[in-house]
Amino acid sequence: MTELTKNQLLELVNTKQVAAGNPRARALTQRIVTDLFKAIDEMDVSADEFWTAMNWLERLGKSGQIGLITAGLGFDRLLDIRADEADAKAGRAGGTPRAIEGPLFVAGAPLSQGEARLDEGEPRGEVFVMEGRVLDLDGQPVAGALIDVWHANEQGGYSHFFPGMKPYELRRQVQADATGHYRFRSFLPPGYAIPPNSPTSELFEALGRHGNRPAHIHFLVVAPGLRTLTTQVNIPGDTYIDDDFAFATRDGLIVELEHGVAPAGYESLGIDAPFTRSRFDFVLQKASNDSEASPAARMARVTA
Ligand code: MBD
Ligand code: FE
Repeated sequence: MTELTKNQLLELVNTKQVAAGNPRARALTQRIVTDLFKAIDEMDVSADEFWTAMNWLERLGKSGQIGLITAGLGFDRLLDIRADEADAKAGRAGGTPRAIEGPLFVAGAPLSQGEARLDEGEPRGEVFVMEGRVLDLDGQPVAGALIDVWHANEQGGYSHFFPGMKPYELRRQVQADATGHYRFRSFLPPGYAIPPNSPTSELFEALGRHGNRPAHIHFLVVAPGLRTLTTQVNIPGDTYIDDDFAFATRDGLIVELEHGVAPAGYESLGIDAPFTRSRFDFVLQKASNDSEASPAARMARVTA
């Protein structure tokens, strides 16, 4: 067995085993390697092309941008579409639509009761309050639900990823009150653009694609016995609202803005002049098992 055809080689790669291994890992690896062998052969990939791609992958990993590429190539939204399909099949409907987590969540944001100021007392931009309730599918308030909220700064950067920002800047965890109400003050964030001169921007330039996301705010909503909701809202009027590089915009998640809202009742958020408000209720399904109610975000779930 010193000479091998392509098919013999593939067969060997796919069947070599010294121990039982993990059947799922074996099946997936076999499928993916088979597909890649086929793509290389059918598309006549040269050695230089192959090693250019491997060099790019190595740099991608080192850059920490794997979660950016998965979003940009549609994988994150694919998982959501598949989850929606599974729900439809299982007859599970209703509640706030899910939307992708994205690669920029950080656990452990400062917790406050009922309300928070994401601007940490330093007014910036247009004064914006988002408020509403956390409800279950019967419309009952979910007292004490925990809402993680995070969004970009004026340059489209997220704390812990963008230089010069404070830890947990524009990230908070708000606990809904006894009637399920939450509110927070911040400013209307701009959209996001992938970092220039990076492995991600290299690929996007080669694909002739832009790397912009419309203005959005992220949420992770958790309550005992209810299904953890990962979602985002979009701010209306953004050029990219129907052309998100991460394909995450969804009906039902574009908030309405009320301008010139009277400040009475918002003193505790430092508001004494008309401001912009958005009302939004988060509606959570019942969890059908403990895993669905887990407070862990996507990477924490798989690295525990
Ligand atoms: C973001 O802010 C984001 O939400 C996603 C999904 C990808 C990149 C940046
Ligand atoms: Fe984002």
